Amino acid sequence: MIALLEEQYDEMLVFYKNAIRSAESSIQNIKDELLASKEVRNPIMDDYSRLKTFDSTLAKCQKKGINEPGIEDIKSQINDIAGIRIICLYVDDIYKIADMIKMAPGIAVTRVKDYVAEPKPSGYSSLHLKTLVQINSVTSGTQMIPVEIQIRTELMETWSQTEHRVKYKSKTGPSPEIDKQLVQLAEQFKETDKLLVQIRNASGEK
Ligand code: 0O2
Repeated sequence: MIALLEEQYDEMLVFYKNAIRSAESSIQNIKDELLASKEVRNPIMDDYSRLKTFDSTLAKCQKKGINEPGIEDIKSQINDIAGIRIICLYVDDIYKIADMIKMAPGIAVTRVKDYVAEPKPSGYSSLHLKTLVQINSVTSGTQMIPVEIQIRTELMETWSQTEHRVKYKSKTGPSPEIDKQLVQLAEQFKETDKLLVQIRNASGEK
């Protein structure tokens, strides 16, 4: 049963891969345009993508209470099988980038989850755009594929990577003390992100 589901999952992934390529090409177009512009600074420092592994998707189904999922449950309920992360320097760049993505042809933003305005209790901060990306498939015609685009500052990314490492990779594993320190770290990074914007503004940089 699981082997069949994994086979169906692998078959389905080709469409998600196609959607990532399409979305990445739109992001590259935005970067090229801004790099060529003398008026507007390119706020995108870095971007990368990933496809969720079958095991990670199954674990997420379990977390969401979807027992014994079929491929249709996965398609309809797991929105971040295809994920793109965009990293910027300044916190207000996050919303500028989101606005540009909203205007990109072939990408429809269906929902915004703003963990920058309202960070998670863990301290996690990031802007999530749930999108549908248009692909043209030779076998199935035009399709809209879900892609989650996460936009965050370098410090938010550092926090997220640190949290992931200490929680899942450390020898000691999670602990209330570490959780408390991670919340503190998130607060300090938030202040530093604000200070970076103040310094940029004071320097006259756009
Ligand atoms: P991974 O391994 O990063 O993929 P929904 O689409 O709303 O039905 P979803 O996708 O759970 O459900 O919602 P959400 O909140 O938009 O996105 C969850 C993702 O945000 C996680 O995906 C993480 O990438 C990230 N995230 C959320 N909270 C935390 C946190 O406390 N720490 C870190 N490091 N990342 C967080 P996955 O699939 O859980 O993980």
